[in-house]
Amino acid sequence: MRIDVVTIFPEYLEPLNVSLVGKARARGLLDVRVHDLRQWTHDRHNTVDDTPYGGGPGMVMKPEPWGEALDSVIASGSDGREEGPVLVVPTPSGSPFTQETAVELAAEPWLLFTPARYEGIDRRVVEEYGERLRVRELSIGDYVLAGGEAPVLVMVEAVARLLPGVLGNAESHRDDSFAPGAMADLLEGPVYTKPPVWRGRDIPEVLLSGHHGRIARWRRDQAFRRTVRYRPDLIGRCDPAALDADDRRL
Ligand code: 6GU
Repeated sequence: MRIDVVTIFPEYLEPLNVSLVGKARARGLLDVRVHDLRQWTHDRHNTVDDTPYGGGPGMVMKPEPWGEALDSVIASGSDGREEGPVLVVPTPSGSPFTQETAVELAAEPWLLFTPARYEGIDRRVVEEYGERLRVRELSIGDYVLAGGEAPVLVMVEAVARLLPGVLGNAESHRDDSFAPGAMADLLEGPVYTKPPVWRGRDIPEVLLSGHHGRIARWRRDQAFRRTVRYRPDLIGRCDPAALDADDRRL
């Protein structure tokens, strides 16, 4: 997969060199290119923002640098590609970025992220590229950040770990909170490792029983309790038939 990011803070994207995403890049599974938006300005001050039409607080990102940047990045990938990138626009006014979104984006060959600062980008940019590209305006949650760079880090990490070969064990995202399946709508429960006793605290006995059915049932029960406590809004989404089918299997 190829990922381009256009930003006025390229250094904010340095974490993409580290850990899971960094390793995926080093192994050639992911081609990440970070570009400085100011490359595509022409005045002495490399201006990227201006005051909003209609008045109001803050500044708006000017359309011209974005237009030149996106044209340039899109052209750089036109070598033999039939389709352009999916344009991912991080914005608190977007639709929610969820695990389902991550799965959809992970199936794409090319993503282009446009994290904005200030009050956002002149609307005409999304209109213009919406005629040529598939556009996803996405929010990572119900709070306001100073810019879209941290959301890009979040979204790229969520997508990268779904790419074939990135995680050591292909099974390791099967039980994730929010992964599809019978446990789809439950949060993951607690996990334990050695030593068997730490500061007088034992491992739950069932985990030492070797009884896989009982262990799976216990884990689901723990997941259920955790979900009731922290995300009661998810309980209504549980599919009782899927849980029953699970019970019969255990
Ligand atoms: Cl994508 N951007 C900003 N600036 N704030 C956010 C966000 C995005 N998602 C949640 N809050």
